[in-house]
Amino acid sequence: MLLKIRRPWDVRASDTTPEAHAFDRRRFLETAGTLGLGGAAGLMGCRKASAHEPAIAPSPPPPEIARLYPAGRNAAFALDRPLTDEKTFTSYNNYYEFGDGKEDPARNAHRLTTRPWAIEITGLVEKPFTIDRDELVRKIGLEERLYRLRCVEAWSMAIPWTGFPLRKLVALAKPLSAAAFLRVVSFKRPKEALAQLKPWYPWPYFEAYRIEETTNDLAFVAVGAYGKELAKQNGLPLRLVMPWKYGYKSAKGVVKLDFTDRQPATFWNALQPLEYGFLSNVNPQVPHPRWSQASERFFGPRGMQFRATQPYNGYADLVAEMYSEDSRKRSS
Ligand SMILES: Nc1nc2c(c(=O)[nH]1)N[C@H]1C(S)=C(S)[C@@H](COP(=O)(O)O)O[C@H]1N2
Ligand SMILES: [Mo]
Repeated sequence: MLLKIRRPWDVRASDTTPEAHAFDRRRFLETAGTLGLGGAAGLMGCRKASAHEPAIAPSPPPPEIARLYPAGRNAAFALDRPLTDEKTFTSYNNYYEFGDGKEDPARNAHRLTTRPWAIEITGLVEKPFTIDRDELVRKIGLEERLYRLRCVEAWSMAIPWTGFPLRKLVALAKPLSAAAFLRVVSFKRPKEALAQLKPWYPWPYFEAYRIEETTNDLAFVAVGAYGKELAKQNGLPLRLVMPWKYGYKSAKGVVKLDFTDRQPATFWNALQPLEYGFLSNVNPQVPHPRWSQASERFFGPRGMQFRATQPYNGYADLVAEMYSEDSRKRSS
C-alpha cells in the first residue's frame, strides 16, 4: 500500500537519469527484442512477480543478533540535517539486481535468502577464510553512525546506520603488504534476484577501493539501520557504506572481499567508463556528463529539499588528504 502513495519527490524515471538509463545497449536490446529466450522468460517472470506480490514482513534475526540492537551511537559522526524518514529509506532504492525502478527493490528483495550468509576473504591475505555473517557481527560488535548518502543521480538521504568500521574487518582479514586494493563482490543468485537474468549487466555487482580508503575512519560496513537489521532492499545481510563517494560505491549484498595489488574494474565503470570513474568521490564541481552535481535533492523528514552538494559529501576534513596526490595530478 505504502508503495502506491505518490510522494512529491516521486519523479518519473526519465527525469531522474538513473545509472541504468545511461546504458544505451539496454534500451537497444529491449526495443529491438534481441533477447535470448532465457532472458526474456526471466524478465517476464520478474515483471509478473513484482506486480502482484505484496511486501513481505522480514523474518526476525536470531536472538544473539537481535540483542545487539539498538547499538550505541558513535557521537563523532554528527549531521548538519535531520534524518530521512525510514519509510523513504526502505521504499526508494537503487538495487539493480531487483529491478531498475526505485520501487522494485522493496517489492522484490524479499526473495533473497539472507541466512546463512557466508563471506569469503581471499586474495593477498595471510590466510584466506570464509566467515558466517552473524559470527562476524558477534565478533566485531555494532555501533550506530549518522551518515549522509549521496547518489550520483543527485538525490541524497541522511541515515542512521548500524554496523562496524570496515577497518576492523580488514584487520581480521590480515592483508599482505602487497595488497593495494580491496575488491568486493555481491551475490549472484538469478533465481532469487530475477533482474540478474538480464544479460546486459555484468553480474554479480562488483566494486573496489584503494586499501587506505578501506582503513579510513569513515569507511563502514552496515548490517542495520534505524535501530534494527537492514531491510533486504537496503543490503541485508551486509553492505558497504562509503559516504564521501557516490552511492554506487556502497555495494549491497556483499559475499566476497578480495585483496589485490592491481586496480580492479568496477561495475558502473565497466558499463559506462565516461560517466562513472573509479574513485567517484562526491564533487560539486565535476558535473556528470549529462547533469550537474552542484546541488542535490535531499529527502528530509518533511519532503524534498534542494541543498548545495558539498565536496566529499561534507567529509573533506576526514578524507581529502588521501587524494592530495590525485589532485596534483588533476586526475581525481
Ligand atoms: N549490489 C548492489 N549494490 C548497490 C547498488 C546495486 O544496484 N547493487 N546500487 C548502489 C546505488 S546506485 C546506490 S545510490 C545505493 C543505494 O542504497 P539504498 O537503496 O540503501 O539507499 O546502493 C548502491 N549499492
Ligand atoms: Mo546511486
